[in-house]
Amino acid sequence: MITRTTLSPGITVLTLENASATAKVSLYGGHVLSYVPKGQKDVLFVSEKSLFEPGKPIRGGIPVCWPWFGPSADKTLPIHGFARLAQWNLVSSEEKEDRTTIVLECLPTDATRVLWPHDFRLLLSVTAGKSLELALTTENAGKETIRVSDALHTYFSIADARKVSVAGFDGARYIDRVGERTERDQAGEVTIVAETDRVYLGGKDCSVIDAVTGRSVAVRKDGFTDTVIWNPWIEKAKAMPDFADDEYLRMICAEAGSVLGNAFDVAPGASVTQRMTLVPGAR
Ligand code: TA6
Repeated sequence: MITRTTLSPGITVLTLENASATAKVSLYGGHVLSYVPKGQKDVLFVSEKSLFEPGKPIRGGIPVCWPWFGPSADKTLPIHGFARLAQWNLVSSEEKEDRTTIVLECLPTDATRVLWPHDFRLLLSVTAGKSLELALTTENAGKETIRVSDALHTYFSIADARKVSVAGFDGARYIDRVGERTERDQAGEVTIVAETDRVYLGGKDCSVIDAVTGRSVAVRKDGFTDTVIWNPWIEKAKAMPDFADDEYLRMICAEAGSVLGNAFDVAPGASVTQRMTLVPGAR
């Protein structure tokens, strides 16, 4: 079943329900807010202080960072692009006993053309079932090649960030974005003991392991080159008005992306599809 509700002015939410899971997706931002496998707790975290106002990013769930990740080149445009600030349309849906798929579309507007003077069509397919499958398709509808960096900026709900680990990156090269940007090699599992903002290179899959609840969630990628691991920790949490001071303990971001030096070109008329699948219970 798919139901449509208005959470607040300009924020319409689709609820997808089937035998395997319930998920909520905001048409504002093309933003997955919640994914609850049957009999489990929500896999995703949303801040209790998140805003739900058009023009402001939602803090949590799976923000779509597109057509750039992080600050824009000249640092004057919205961080993480404009897709998460745009109104998306529902273009199709498919309902089965144990999975529900919706396809959302984001098209250029006068506002986006001011920020980024290109014609495009951005599609997000969301399938909620025993896993959560997202497919992000960038179509170049213009006459010039476009360069895109992007990420599905996934906030995972966890019991205690001091007792979470991310497996899969042992030996992987990563860019440490805290303080002076440096490159390092990962030894063993990633743990959170301070502000953490790292780009793991090489496209490997990973899994988020909550030692308190015992739940692991595999993050499988196809077409994304990197995984960003982020936790704001204490001081950054205090500085975020849409995030409670202690919420750094209850979330970790593991974001499938193609970021920094891994931006990609899409030729006129071409399209690129990138996939991220979250599999609760898998490593
Ligand atoms: O993905 C990590 C990151 O780029 C951090 O540097 C931090 O800026 C985070 O995203 C949150 O960004 P936001 O614009 O959603 O506050």
